[in-house]
Amino acid sequence: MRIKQSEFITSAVRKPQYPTDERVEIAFVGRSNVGKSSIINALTNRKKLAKVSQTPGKTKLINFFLINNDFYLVDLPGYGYAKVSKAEKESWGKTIEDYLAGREELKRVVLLVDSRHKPTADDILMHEWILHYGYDVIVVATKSDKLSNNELRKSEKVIRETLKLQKEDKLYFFSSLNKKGKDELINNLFEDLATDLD
Ligand SMILES: Nc1nc2c(ncn2[C@@H]2O[C@H](COP(=O)(O)OP(=O)(O)OP(=O)(O)O)[C@@H](O)[C@H]2O)c(=O)[nH]1
Ligand SMILES: [Mg+2]
Repeated sequence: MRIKQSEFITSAVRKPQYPTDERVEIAFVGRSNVGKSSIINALTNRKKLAKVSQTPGKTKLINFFLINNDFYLVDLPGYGYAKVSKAEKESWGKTIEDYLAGREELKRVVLLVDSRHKPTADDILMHEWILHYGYDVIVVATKSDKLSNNELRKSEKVIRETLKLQKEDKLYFFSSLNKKGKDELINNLFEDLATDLD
């Protein structure tokens, strides 16, 4: 499938602000700074659809992007950023939790982990939590441009072991910088949920 059209629809903190048109949603979750906003831009071929920043904690709201007038990509605030106040952490945590705990439109969660590091305790918790809620999860390791092929192989093993992925569980590596394998990733993440397959 091709992404022909992408547009920002709305930002939300609480449920009443979410879109109500019942289109399917695919959410991107992961640590702050892991590259959630960047991958949304890379996959949609847009430079500034989602706001990217070198400062962790850029995305504080839930952002909904409508793709091909067909389904939403949902950019969530990142977790695990140490340098924010406890109150702020709790507020982000609640924003993420409220969304994930019972969003009928949500059909898949893409969990992003940094390909250079072993998944953190937060990543493990988030993965377990997504599974507990019964969502389909696909893990994508980001910033793969920073690793050699040999390092990528090692990283795959570490990520699979740490998150206790089964053989059939999907794990993809991606770089929003060089965008290698972009079209294939789009198919793997979205195609089965899209109705516009042109
Ligand atoms: N080298 C490289 N850098 C990347 C890649 N993806 C993201 N980055 C950089 O990582 C930083 C964070 O990217 P974001 O996309 O803003 O990360 P985020 O997960 O949305 O962060 P929050 O909104 O804070 O949760 C930026 O400086 C990006 O340019 C990648 O594939 N390769
Ligand atoms: Mg972001």
